Amino acid sequence: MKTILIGAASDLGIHIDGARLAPKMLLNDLASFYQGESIILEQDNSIIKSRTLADKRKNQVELQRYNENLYKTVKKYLEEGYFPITVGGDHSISIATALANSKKNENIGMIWLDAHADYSTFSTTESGNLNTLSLAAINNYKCGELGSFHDGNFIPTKNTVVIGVNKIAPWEKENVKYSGITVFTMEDIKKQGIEAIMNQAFAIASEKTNGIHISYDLDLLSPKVATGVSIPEENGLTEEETMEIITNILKQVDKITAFDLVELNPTRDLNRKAEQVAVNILAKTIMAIEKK
Ligand SMILES: [Mn+2]
Repeated sequence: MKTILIGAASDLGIHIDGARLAPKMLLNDLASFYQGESIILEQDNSIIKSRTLADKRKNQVELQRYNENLYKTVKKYLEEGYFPITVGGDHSISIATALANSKKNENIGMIWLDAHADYSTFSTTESGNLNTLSLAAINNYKCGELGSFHDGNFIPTKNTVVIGVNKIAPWEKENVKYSGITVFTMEDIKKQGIEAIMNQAFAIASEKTNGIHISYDLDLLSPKVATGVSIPEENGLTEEETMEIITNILKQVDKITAFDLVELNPTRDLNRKAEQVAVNILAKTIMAIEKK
């Protein structure tokens, strides 16, 4: 299958700057290896970001405007028969990519790999960073307005799986509970092993669906390995475990219809290790999709 690398150069979903710099860097790193097409959607540089803690809808208008454009772009490539691999940007860009995937394929599942559940709502978010609402928005759980540009099905909660959660606030836990999505914590991964968790996730996400969206947040990596994300969490994965997850995803490559890699923040990536892991993930994924 032909791939398109889409750089989603936005960090409007978080008060910390830097994630918007990742696509250009990663596409550059891949240039000698990748022969396919690519495009970068830049964030409007006249935007002055809101960073006030009290603002629970930080940069909402700008974020929705950016995501509407990204949504249209991803949808267009899907319609033309490409497999979109989107490189973020902060995790809010997945609202656009996942809903575009859902629009094209009508009924899809979601596997969200992340140290956070990204399941806050406008009233429960502590930071007011809208990337903390990303997955809830994709499920139309109390904040579907973040996907107001979308005129199709949202992704059903019964086909939505989060893997790797390390930190969850009590009120976010309540949202997760009422929504009906499935969550596997980092502890579950350590207990059951990566392969067992990935098999369960694929079974849930593929049940009566036409495809699966993969959204991979680099904050799953332990900060002991790599520091290059905006909000790192302790007890993350090793580099080997990270690649084992990708191997397990690519074993089921026929089921996946789009892939996002998000949250690399080059300004925090002290030893450039997160960048290196990101390149490895992308290279492996590109090769598998091209054979598909
Ligand atoms: Mn995330």
